[in-house]
Formats: sequence, C-alpha cells, structure tokens
Amino acid sequence: MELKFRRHPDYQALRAEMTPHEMYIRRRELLAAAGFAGTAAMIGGLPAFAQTPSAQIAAGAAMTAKKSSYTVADPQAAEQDFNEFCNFYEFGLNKDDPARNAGKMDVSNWKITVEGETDAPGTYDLRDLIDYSQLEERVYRHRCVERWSMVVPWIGVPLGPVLAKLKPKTGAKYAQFLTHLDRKAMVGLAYGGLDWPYSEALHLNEARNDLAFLAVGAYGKGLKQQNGAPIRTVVPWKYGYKGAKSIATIRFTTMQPPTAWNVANPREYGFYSNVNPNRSHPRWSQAQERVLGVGGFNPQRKTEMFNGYEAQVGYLYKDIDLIKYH
Ligand SMILES: Nc1nc2c(c(=O)[nH]1)N[C@H]1C(S)=C(S)[C@@H](COP(=O)(O)O)O[C@H]1N2
Ligand SMILES: [Mo]
Repeated sequence: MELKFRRHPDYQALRAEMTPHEMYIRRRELLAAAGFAGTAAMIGGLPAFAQTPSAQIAAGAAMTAKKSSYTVADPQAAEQDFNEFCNFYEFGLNKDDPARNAGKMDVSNWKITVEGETDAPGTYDLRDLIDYSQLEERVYRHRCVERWSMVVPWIGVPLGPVLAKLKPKTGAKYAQFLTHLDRKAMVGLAYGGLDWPYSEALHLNEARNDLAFLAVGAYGKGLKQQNGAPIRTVVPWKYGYKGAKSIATIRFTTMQPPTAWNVANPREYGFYSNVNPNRSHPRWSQAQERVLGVGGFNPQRKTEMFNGYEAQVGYLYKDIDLIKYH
C-alpha cells in the first residue's frame, strides 16, 4: 500500500527521510493477516448531546482561555497543518486519514470512567473534571518519535490537580489513559497493529509535574476529533505518542501498566519515551527533527533533551540511566 499525502509536497520528502512507526505497524498488519491478530474490545456509541451552559465545548467551537507563561517563542504550526497532519491510527495510517475519518466519532456527552486504585471510582462527565471557565493556553513543542515536530497552542488544564480530585489511593503509582473505542467510526481498528484501546501511562510523579496537561482545545477552539476530542493528554517532554487522544478511561495502578507502543515493540518504544537526542531509535537517529507547519520547506532543527523542557522535568530522571530506561 502506497502512502498518499493530499497536500504539502514536502511531506513526501519528509517521509523519505523518516522511518515512521507506521512502517512497523504495517509489518504487524502482515502478521495479523497471517493469523497472529490481536483482539479488539468494542463499546457502542454515546447518546446525543444535550446543550447546557456548563457543558463541554463542541469540537471546533470557539473556546476562551487565559495565556500561560508556558509558551515557547518558536513560530506556531499553521492550524490547518495541525488539523490535517495527524497520527490517530484508529482512523487510518496515512497522516490525512484522521482528518478525513475522525469526524464520524461522536464526542458529545462524553463520559470518563475512573477505576483501579482510587477512592473515587465512577463515571464522570467532562465538566466534573474540567472547569471550562479556568482554561489556559499553553504553546508547547510537540515532538513525534518519527522525527517531525510542531509548535501547538493547546487549551486545557494542568493534569496533576485533576488526577488529585480523582483520589488515587496511597499505593497508586501510575495513571493509565485508555482511548475511546468506536467500532463504526474507527476504520483503522482493522489493521490490528496495536492492541486496542490505545493505552498510555505516566508515573504519578510525572503526571504531577506542572507541564503535564489535559487538553480540550487548540488554536482557540474545542479540539477536533482527529486531534483527540474532547480530551487528551499532552506531555511535551516526551514523544508525541505518550499523549493519548480521546480518553475514555483513567485507571490508577500500583504497577507499570502496559502501553500501546511499548507492548508492540519495547526495544523501539520505551515506557518513559522522553525526547532524547542522544538515544537513537534502533532504526533512526533522534538528533534532528523537521519542523512542520511553519512554511514550505520544513526546516530542520536540533532535537533538544526533554524537548527543551529539561529545566522543568530533569529532576524526575536524575538517578535514571536514560539510555537504558528510554
Ligand atoms: N488514541 C491515539 N492517541 C494517539 C495516537 C494514536 O494513534 N491513537 N497517536 C499518537 C502520536 S504518535 C502522536 S505524534 C500524537 C499526534 O497528535 P496530533 O495528531 O494531534 O498532532 O498523538 C498520539 N496519540
Ligand atoms: Mo508520534
């Protein structure tokens, strides 16, 4: 199957120098076809959304937020590039598949299930978790493990205080984030390359770092489905896949939970997945990256340790061998 990019001829050139994880997923696809398929659990759609003043803000609707000091000076990616160059494998492998397919996912009246090592298990409305009058905008670097990056103005709230409200038990050490499953809309589930639902996790010390963010919007609007509506994590010092889109379940655990890419290939995708120019991916160097959405030719820049956030997060890993624990 050939990859197709609808726009931006330079993405073709970019692709030629990347060895994206979709190459890996395609190998898994062949294995799956040969009878090694993973299983996919499914749940149904959600009922229609009743508009109330305090309700979640619809995908693409205007959203107001106060500016935050967490703002990098680099030029922001064009909104169209953010919307149309996406990784969301549930909706297909090509970068423009999510923009084409994800709109069919119903994200109104969203519920989040909270479970595991918590004193507050249950099913929550988004407005139970997010105060939509207290949103902030943070302009973060986003670095995909495939060696492209974007600078994105996210809107949301810090993750730590939301998790605290959900009362993890004293023994809880990790928060796992599981993505919504929608059998009808998610035309990519058939590929079987990852175990669904998509899963990501953070150690609670990482989740409590002030940079860890729960995004509900970007570019002054409610998140669009292809970008993880209505709620996703953003962990700017880690590779992009650590941010789970369209979160349906938050599970607190005492042990390190399985995470989608780490389970698929632990040698290539570590649990921590901190951006690290000194730790090559087994199939490519991570020393450089291509900046997308800032003009015609995707300028190259040096990848920074912890994606430029070392001053804020370095303390978390000071006793850890970051090559071994990648
Ligand atoms: N559920 C889910 N979340 C996901 C992914 C995915 O395939 N499924 N891809 C990840 C990857 S690899 C990246 S780089 C970011 C991309 O986010 P964006 O498309 O909004 O820029 O989402 C991450 N979250
Ligand atoms: Mo990514």
